[in-house]
Amino acid sequence: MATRREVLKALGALGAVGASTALSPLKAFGASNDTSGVASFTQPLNIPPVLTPTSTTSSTDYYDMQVLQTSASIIPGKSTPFIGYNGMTPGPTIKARVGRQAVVNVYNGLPATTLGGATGKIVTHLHGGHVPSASDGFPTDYVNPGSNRTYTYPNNQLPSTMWYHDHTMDVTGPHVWYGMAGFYLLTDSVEEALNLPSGAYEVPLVIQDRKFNTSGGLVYNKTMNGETGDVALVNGVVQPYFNVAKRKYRFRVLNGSNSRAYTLALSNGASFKVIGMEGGLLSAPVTVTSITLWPAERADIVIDFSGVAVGSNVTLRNTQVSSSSTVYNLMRFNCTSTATDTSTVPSTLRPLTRWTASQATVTRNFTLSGGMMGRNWTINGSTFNANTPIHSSKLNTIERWNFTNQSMLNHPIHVHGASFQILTVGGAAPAATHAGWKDVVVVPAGMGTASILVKFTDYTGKYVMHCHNLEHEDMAMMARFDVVA
Ligand SMILES: [Cu+2]
Repeated sequence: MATRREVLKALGALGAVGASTALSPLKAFGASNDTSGVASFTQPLNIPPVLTPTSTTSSTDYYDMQVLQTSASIIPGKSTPFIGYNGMTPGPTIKARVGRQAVVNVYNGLPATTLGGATGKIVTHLHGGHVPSASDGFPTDYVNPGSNRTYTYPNNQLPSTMWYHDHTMDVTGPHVWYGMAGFYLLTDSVEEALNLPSGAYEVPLVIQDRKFNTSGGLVYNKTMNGETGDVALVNGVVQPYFNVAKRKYRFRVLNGSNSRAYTLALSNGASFKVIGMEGGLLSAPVTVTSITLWPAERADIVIDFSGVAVGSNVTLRNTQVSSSSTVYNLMRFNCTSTATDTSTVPSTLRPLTRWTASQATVTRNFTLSGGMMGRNWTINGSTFNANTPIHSSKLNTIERWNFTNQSMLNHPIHVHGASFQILTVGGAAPAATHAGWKDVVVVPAGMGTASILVKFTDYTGKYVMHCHNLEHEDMAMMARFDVVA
């Protein structure tokens, strides 16, 4: 169990947010007309604390985490019940190094039934992790309330922006909505030697939409299209502000929303550099003025504020929606100081060999369908079956997976066990930003197609692939596949 001190400390992290911001009955100018009622850009950005190992050996860092149902002052003056790793949402950030194993012991401190009426059974998945089957968080590898499970993460993979989140069969949507997600950042000496912005200038940002009732409670409904909210939160804070200096920052941006996609752009129209996505660094930075992230996608970006005057600000926007939407403005960067900047964004980041279609020795076809008249979502016509693999993939074999989306909604498909390369989306080669290692591919609606190349290595056993619209996942758009020797 978490000690009282740990819970109070966790609450303090969120409770301090906007503690001085009194909620007026009349919203202040710039107030967000959303169900939180919190005025935009009045709350400081929360940066989740880095989790300290409970012990360390020459090869391994050991961590303990407790999953707790607790509450925090996300809306000033109100108390929001949520589920948090160590009583926080987002949970604490795990910082790991390639070649050093992380062993994470997760204790389930939830009641038998938790928020939203969901079961208190949990499963923890390291999203993006190349890990043994037993540590992958298979959706029926339940950890019951009062029990714990130890997950081993070897970190024998490329450095990347990963995240851990709940993966319990049928209730991943509510569990994540109510708070069960956190960052897991993996690095190595090669990446460090690039001299990218680091330390206080390297900031993880998880974007999540939520909605609240008048008491401050989160409202969740399992909807066929996927649950969305009208309130934009970044790192658990409603439309926060972040004070920046006139220099470069590296932001590891995660779309941690259940089903909403965001197109990220800056209010000053400035370009920024995408240096990586889910599976790690691109071979070279790609300069863009916007990037779209579907659920579970990550963008590792560098924004240069050196051209922004001290005293002015830049808003991070979501241009997927109109400017009148309450989830148009996500957060604001207030330029408050000057700073020396010795960081660089090298023109080449990390060598990346693109596989070709001809290297695939196995081709598999998947149809994505369902969603009509309240029926479940399916892969190859089947709902999730935890006991029967849809196929078996051989170790060390490049496979081509072709997806066809027979439904009228996009499906961001996530594959466990290995990062992959996108061969085509809608028949075309991926954009340069999406041409590196990925673990989510968006298969466009209306008979849209996508093809990926994937190779499983090191570990045999059961894994899953699924839609990362979490309501689609909970409504069975998931398949077990096995990796065999
Ligand atoms: Cu879907």
